[in-house]
Amino acid sequence: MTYTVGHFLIDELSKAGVDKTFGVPGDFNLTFLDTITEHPDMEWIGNTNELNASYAADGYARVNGIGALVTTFGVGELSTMNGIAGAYAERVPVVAITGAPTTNVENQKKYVHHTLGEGRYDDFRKMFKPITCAQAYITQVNAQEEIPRVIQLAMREKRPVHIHLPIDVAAMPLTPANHQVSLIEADHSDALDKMVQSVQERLNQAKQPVIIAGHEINSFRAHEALQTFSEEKHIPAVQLSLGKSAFAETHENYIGMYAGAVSEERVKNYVDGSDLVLNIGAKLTDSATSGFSYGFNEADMIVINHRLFDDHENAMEGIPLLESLNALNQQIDFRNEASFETYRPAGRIEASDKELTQNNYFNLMNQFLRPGDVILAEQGTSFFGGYTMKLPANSQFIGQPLWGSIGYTLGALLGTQLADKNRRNILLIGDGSVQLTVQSLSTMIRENIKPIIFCINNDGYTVERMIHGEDASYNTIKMWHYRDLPRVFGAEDEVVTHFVETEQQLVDAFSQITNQPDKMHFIEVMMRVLDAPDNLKEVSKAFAAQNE
Ligand code: TPP
Repeated sequence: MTYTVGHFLIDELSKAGVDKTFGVPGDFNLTFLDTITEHPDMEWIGNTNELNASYAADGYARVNGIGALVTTFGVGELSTMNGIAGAYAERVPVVAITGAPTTNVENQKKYVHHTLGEGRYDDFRKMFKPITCAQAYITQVNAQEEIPRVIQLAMREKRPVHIHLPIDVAAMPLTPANHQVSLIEADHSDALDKMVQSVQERLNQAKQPVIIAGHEINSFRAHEALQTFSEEKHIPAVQLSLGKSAFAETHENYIGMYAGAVSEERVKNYVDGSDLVLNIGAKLTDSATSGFSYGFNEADMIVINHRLFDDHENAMEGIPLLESLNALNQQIDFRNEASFETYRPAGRIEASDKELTQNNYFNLMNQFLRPGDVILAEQGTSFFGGYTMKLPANSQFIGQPLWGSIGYTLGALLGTQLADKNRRNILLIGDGSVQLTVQSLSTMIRENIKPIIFCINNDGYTVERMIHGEDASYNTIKMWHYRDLPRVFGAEDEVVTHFVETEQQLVDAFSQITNQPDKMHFIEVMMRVLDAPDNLKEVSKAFAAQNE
């Protein structure tokens, strides 16, 4: 066998921890896909459209640490852009590889298919620039520098990268050189000193400090460093919905979810009454803060984000998040004396024969969760209700509240479950979102994986109805027979379907799911059109006001 550029790319992905690559075939990537399918350390997961593949690679990366996808030039890669942009916004490292026309065809500026018919070959690569943190055009000569460079950048910045791989280059022979490419991180010692000094001074004066933890903690896997900081300084923590899972909800220093004015009264009072808010890896977005309704003073906040420190007097760019946290852990001398109340979720509820409401659905769902679960919650009532649940130990909560592209979680579920087949994956999603990426279900059936999918059938776009146009025709979709979908997508008896209208039926479905862990479960959950979790009712008012 001749060792080629394609082999090298797969080996580098494999070294970074990728063992499954998602995508869709096309003539500009087929021979590279042969290399993937023949490779002992890489599995090809074919998808039925590229958007779904990009979501799957993102989901896989959120559980596995990094993901990859291969699509074809133009038509394929452009269809991934929504997913890649989401990965950029939410800091998920995905290596997006485009199989492209040969260098020969490109040099001759031929009018080949999947181009705009103008003889240009760089239009699409340019489009990836704002949504990836690095890009590479692979040649036989630069492959051994460029491939490791962009993969390492994806890992370092926790953001997607784009690789343009002309299909002739993929097949070119390569003699692996005996040298390592390693990115050199700048020296941040001066900036770190300034940061530590500023945080120390502010802590010395603080009477009620609090940590707001956000999504970067998940992306950079900084949980332990953050928890150590909270424990050693005895500073309580809240987290944003954009970042749920950042702080263990079973920890005694955890006081609850913070969502601005929509937070639980106790949490709101504590955070809004704080004189030093340490924003660690968090972004105070509109949806995470219910329309920027935080009640604390921005001057009382210190931002410690990846490559951004801002104490309201000085801002510095460059320090990686983990370096900041390590410096704080090693150098800050402080012990908080203010008392706080550990988060206590509402008590258990008993199921009745009443029809399900959104509030009771999430209360009961919370009782179904168990340690280690991966829970995905789709933008819509599922996310807003989902983030109010108390997460058991070692569970992971996945949503996409910053980018907010509906259909994301169904696509992502394929990747999260394939990243670790031993973890129980639970998806909470609405009918409107299912209709965007529904073909993923077919791929899940083909891959023989066993996630649990709860689809709320509330006859359309409830979250949009809450914001504007309660009865508007544009918030209506064709109601499908959702529970029949697995059969349509080829399932025989691999998927157990359930239909639930009351609390008791939901709880009965939980028992059946628990009794049949070796099956995929698809549960259609009927809910009133205009019912929504309490917090969403408030957030939607804020969204409506923002658009006025
Ligand atoms: N298109 C994309 C790709 N992303 C979006 N966020 C939207 C449109 C706007 N949008 C946000 S939520 C939503 C729409 C259309 C409706 C979601 O409906 P559904 O999944 O049924 O959830 P529900 O609120 O009814 O539970």
